[in-house]
Amino acid sequence: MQQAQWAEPQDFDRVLTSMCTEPHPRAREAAERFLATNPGDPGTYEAVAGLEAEAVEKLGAIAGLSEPAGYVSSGGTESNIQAVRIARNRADTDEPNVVAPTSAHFSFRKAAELLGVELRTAPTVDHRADADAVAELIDDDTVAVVGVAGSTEYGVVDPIPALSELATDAGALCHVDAAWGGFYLPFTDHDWHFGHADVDTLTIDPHKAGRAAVPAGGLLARSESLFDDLAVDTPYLESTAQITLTGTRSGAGVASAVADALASRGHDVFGPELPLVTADLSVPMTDELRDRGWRVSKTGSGELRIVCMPHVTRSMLRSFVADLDWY
Ligand code: 0PR
Repeated sequence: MQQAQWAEPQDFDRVLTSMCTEPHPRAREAAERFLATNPGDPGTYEAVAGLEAEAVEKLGAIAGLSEPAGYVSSGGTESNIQAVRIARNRADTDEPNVVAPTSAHFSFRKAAELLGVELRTAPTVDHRADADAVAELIDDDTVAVVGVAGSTEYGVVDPIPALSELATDAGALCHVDAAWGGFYLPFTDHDWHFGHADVDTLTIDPHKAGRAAVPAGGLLARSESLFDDLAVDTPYLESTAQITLTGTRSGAGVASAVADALASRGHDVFGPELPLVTADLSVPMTDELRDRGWRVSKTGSGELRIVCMPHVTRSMLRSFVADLDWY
């Protein structure tokens, strides 16, 4: 009996810090139906290959590209690695570097190590990339400039047009990491995508706010020719067909609600710019929340971090705030 209980999957009732969420019911159904297909072998699995093309087209529509190139990857890590790889392979230098803000996801550190590329990180201002600081790190060997549209820790958007200009001036590619933010940003007035700036590649993950089943990441490129610079076929996953781009709802309202609740209790709140809130809760208080079953985590600087994915409901946040009040 004990064993069976342990085998139950995690439910989302108290998960406040994850960028994964309950898959959309249609996504779950599609995932089950296409479980044993392989879009990496489109000759054999034509149906799922067709679905992948459709998924890329839909991601392109979200990201301002009418004729997108791209594929469905295993997640943001793979997409970011592939973007750095495209930039490295097309550049003519033996000592390539990539310039990113310190807020960039740690997947860029993996990319740098795997690909033999130097990762230069520029300090941020208010958790956003600072174009001047980025400019200082760019040189003749810079192959890509990275901007984050919806950062992992603070949910903020970098000045993408300014970063893309720096990339263009340097003859480098501009990569935007909208792995998490990409499904929220269309409901904001941020400049973040191919239609707003000279962006070359972009990460946008259906398995985060797109409510697809894991694993389903997205990598888009302005033109198919950018993929020519990849020397071998990309490892497409059977889960390509698990993507159904339906029913994403913005969590901005609930994020605002929780920010208000925390601020009115005297906590210093940062955000929300997108549905992600951080607040300066004490360590004992955060520990107490964890003891009470809340899955919460802290930023590198120790703030409580709440990610308002679609499973995070108002009633869940009300009960969370009630626990805050108890403390
Ligand atoms: N880029 C950004 C902006 C991200 O936030 C993440 C992951 C990635 C890339 C990498 O994506 P994959 O994890 O799909 O490769 N962000 C989450 C994070 O690091 C990943 C995550 C998701 C962690 C759910 C925990 C969790 O429960 O927080």
